[in-house]
Amino acid sequence: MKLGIIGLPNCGKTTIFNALTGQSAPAAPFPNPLGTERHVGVIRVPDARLDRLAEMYKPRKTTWAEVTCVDITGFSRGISASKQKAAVFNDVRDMDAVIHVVRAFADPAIAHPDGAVDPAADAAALELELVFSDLELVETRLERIAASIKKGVGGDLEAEKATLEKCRGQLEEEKPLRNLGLSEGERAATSSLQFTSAKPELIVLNVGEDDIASPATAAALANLEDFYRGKDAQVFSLSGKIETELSQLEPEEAKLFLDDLGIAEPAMNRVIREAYALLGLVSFLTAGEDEVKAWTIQKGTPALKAAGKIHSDIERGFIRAEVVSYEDLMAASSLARARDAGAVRLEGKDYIVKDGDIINFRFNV
Ligand SMILES: Nc1nc2c(ncn2[C@@H]2O[C@H](COP(=O)(O)OP(=O)(O)OP(=O)(O)O)[C@@H](O)[C@H]2O)c(=O)[nH]1
Ligand SMILES: [Mg+2]
Repeated sequence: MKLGIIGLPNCGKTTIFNALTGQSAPAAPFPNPLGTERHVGVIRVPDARLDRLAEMYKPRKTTWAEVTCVDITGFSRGISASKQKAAVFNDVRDMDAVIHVVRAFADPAIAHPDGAVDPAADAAALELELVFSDLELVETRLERIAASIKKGVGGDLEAEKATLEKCRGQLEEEKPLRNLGLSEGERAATSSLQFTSAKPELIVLNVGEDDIASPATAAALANLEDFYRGKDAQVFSLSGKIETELSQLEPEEAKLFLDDLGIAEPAMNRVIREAYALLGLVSFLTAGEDEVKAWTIQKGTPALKAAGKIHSDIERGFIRAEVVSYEDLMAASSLARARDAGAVRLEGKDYIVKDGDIINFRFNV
C-alpha cells in the first residue's frame, strides 16, 4: 500500500514527508525544474492501543503498523515538457491514495509558482491537472478501442467503452472520477488505467508556524472545505515545519513541546490514521511478553488470511482464533480476567477480523 504526497512546487511536500516518516530529506528551496526528486519512506502508524498493551504486557519489543510513503515532486502547473509530466502522473497512478499538500504559509523568501499564495486556487489548479491527465488517458484508450472494434476484434470491449464514455463526460465537466459512483464492474473494467482523479485523497493545508490557530487559517480552511464539499475528500490544517520538528524530537522532548503548544498529540497522527483508513486498512493486534504488535490487513479480511499474515504455517494449520476486543481486554485489565468474564471468543476461519481485535491463533502443523 502506497501513499503519495502531491502538490504544487514549494507547497511543503518534502517538509510534510519528513514529518510523516521522521526522515530528513532535504527540503527544496526552489521549484525543482527537472521534477526528478522523489523520496520514499516508511510511516509508522501511531496507535495508542499498542502503548496501553505495552504497559500491560511489558514486552521486549513493540511493533507498529507501517505504510509506505512517496514524496512525488515536480507536480508543477503547466510543466510543458510532456515527458516530465508523464513521469509525475505515472508516479501518482502507482499510488493507492494521495495526500495533497496545499500551501498557506506566506513566506516571501519561498517562491510561489503563481506569485501569490491562494490555497483554494492552488488546490483547484492541481485537481484540474489530475482531471486533464485522466481525460488524456481516456481519449487515447477510446481511440484504441474504436480501432479494435473497426477491425472486428472488439469482442468484450463494449463494456469498457461505455464506462470510459461515462468517465469522459465527468472529466469534460472538469470533475474528478473519485465520486462518479462507478459500479464494482465498471471500476474493474477501467482499473488498469489507474486514474489519478479517482485516488482516495486527503487534503493538508500547510500553514505557517505562527498560524496554527489564526483567523487567516480558519478562513483558508473554510475556503478549501467549500471547494471540496461533495468531492469526497477530507481537509486538515497543520504546520509542516512544526510537525517536522516534532517528529525529530525524543518522545520526552516532544511531549514538552506539545504541552507548550497546548495540544495532546502531533496533528500528523490524525492525518496518518485517516490515511490508513483511506487505504482501506485496519490493524489486528497480537500481545505477549515477547512482542506487542499491530498487523496490517485490508478491512474485511477473514481470520484464516489474517493468520497467514503472521506465518504461512499458522494459516495452514489454522484451528481457531482466540479473539478479544481491545475495549473488553482493557475493561477486564488482563487476559485471564477477560476470559473469566466470557469476553474471549473462539472464532473460525471465516470470521471477519475487526480493527483492534487482539488475536491468539491456535494452530497445528
Ligand atoms: N516559512 C515557512 N517555510 C516553509 C513552511 N513549510 C515549508 N517551508 C519551506 O518552503 C520551502 C519548500 O518546502 P518543501 O517542503 O521543499 O516543498 P516541496 O513541495 O517539497 O517543494 P518541491 O519538491 O520543490 O516541489 C522550503 O524551503 C521549506 O523550508 C512553513 O510552514 N513556513
Ligand atoms: Mg520536495
